[in-house]
Amino acid sequence: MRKNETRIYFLAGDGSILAVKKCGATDGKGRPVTASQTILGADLPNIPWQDRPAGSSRVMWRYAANPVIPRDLIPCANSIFNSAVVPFQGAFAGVFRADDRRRTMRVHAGRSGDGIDWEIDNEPIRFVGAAPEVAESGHYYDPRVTEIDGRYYVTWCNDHHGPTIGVGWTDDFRTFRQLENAFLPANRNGVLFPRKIGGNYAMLSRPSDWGHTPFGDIFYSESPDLEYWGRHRHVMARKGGWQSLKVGAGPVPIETAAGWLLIYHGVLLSCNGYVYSCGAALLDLDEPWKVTHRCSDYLLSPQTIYECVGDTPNVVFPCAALTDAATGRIAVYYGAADTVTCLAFAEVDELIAFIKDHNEL
Ligand code: BMA
Repeated sequence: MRKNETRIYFLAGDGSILAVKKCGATDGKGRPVTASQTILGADLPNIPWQDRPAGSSRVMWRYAANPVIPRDLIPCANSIFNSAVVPFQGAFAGVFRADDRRRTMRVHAGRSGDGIDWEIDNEPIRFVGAAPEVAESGHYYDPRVTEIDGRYYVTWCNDHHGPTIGVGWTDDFRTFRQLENAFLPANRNGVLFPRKIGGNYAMLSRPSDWGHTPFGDIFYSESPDLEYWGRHRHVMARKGGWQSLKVGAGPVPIETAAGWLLIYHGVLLSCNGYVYSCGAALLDLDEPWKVTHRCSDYLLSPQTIYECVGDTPNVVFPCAALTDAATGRIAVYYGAADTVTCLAFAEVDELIAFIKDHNEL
């Protein structure tokens, strides 16, 4: 143990140790180390953060000043939601879904110093370099951004005679190049892993239909070059309750000592329509199509006014997560009610302990 360090043990019902949290220790730069080195990733000392509100016992809690991005932040927008952000050059950059006032779905680049106050381009991203047949798309929505070896890859729900997974990349969040679509239609929620697995790029996706898709499981695919995809594996089926209709990957999976931490959305069909909630699971690090733990309880479900009221009521739709390995902090960006963009927070050791303690495969 380091000097001044206290350890808190999280125990399961049977007394077994689920996680250990270290308090009081400092890292080499004098910053407090409040979590074990569970996240296998970079430190992000400027991660947006707010402590859990006093009196709350939730494993994931909302930013008190939600929404961080209002629906009309840029003049052209009807709504700005389901968006992806990453650390970029000491600050933050992102790709934002903005439906315009004709209700065309487009993606826009944005930049922020603190991850909370954003400047988003009013002009949508114009991807360059795609084959003409691929470039002719009417829809761009639900983007994710994944950094792999210093390059920022964008995946989004594209249109090619039906919904499919568009793939592009940027180095500077100004010029965006487009590659081939990853899959045949119909598919949505394409999310790249942040490193190659078994020597190949790896992606989660959710085969769907042309409409609002009253079904859906998460699948895993590999590619040697981000163009040709294969080795498809089934990962996760819909289950009961909040995830009984369909599931889809959310933010880029977070690599941890306990496996890939996958935050995902699950959908329930109520008599009033679809209800989108946020949940989590752990995937095997080497064979991510193997789910080792899956949390029976949702982490967030639509309960606030900005999640329950908007263009599509009752939607919590996570698309990005920032992480700080030194502290174990996780900041999740999610779309609320298909209208605005919000933030929620969790601590990795508590979250993994919660998933294991509520494990139902
Ligand atoms: C899904 C996608 C998302 C949207 C969600 C809820 O099918 O279209 O963009 O947030 O429905 O309407």
